[in-house]
Amino acid sequence: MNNVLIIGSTGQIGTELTLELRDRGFGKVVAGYIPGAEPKDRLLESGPSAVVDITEAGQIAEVVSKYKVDTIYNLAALLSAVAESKPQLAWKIGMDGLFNVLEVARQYGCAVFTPSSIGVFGDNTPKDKTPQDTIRNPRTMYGVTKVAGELLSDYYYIRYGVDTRSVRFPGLISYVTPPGGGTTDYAVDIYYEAVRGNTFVCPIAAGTFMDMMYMRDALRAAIDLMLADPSRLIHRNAFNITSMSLEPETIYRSICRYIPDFRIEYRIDPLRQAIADSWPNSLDDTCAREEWGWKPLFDLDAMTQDMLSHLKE
Ligand code: AKB
Repeated sequence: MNNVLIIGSTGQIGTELTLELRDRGFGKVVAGYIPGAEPKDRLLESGPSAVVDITEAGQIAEVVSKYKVDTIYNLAALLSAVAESKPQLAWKIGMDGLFNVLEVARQYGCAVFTPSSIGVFGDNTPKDKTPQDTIRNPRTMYGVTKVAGELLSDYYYIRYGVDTRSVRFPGLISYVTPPGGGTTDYAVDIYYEAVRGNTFVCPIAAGTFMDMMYMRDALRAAIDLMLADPSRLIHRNAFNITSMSLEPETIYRSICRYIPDFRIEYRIDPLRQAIADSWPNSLDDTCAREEWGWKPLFDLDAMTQDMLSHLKE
């Protein structure tokens, strides 16, 4: 991995991944963005940026050619809940966009990372310790595009040798750029409300377990997988990875250790709750551990301490 293009560089993952790759001293790390979501501050000042609308193959090709890009991180997507209100747009970005990225990668010899999600799983999938290779039958547009994206990415690897790799991210928790429109967003919002001194109104019912991960670990996963020895990879699109299986009360109690008068109440969002109920309680990430050495570093308490101290700043 030398010169990198990040499509969706101002989103939840993109902001931090772009800076992390630049800090680690990779070659040119180009922050791709769409008008209206321009990079700011350090993201703008620390390296090149360019307008890259994923639905415009020509724009992707132009930047790849100009900067001699060899690796594309394709982070453009609508998250699960918002995709249900705009399914056509979710398909256009998730599938037409991915097709454009893969075609450019095929023509210019780039490797491609496109995050998948726990959203690929559905009601018939085993819920606990969900295996790497199992039933993927989501009923959300987000999940449909993620399953199809995994298949299309594997197709480009098998048919054309495009070096596609991916992980199924769980809910990602970070203090830098908030997510928008995801089912797991509550696990980020709860920290913001705790630090503001507000009661947190939780849209997901107590006792609803989903896998979560601190962003520091997610960034390492996205980078380590792209640097992994390809001869060790039996799977490609996409690896189960996880750090912790959490439900709202567990996060709440973890925060209360540091902010004892913090309060939570529940006002369930039926759409998000239905999606959460269809997702696994916990994933089995043995294949990622064995094939490229995946190992999370943050547990719940370490994450809570880090989130609270940064948000208080
Ligand atoms: C979402 O909730 O939509 C995402 C995801 C788990 O893919 N955070």
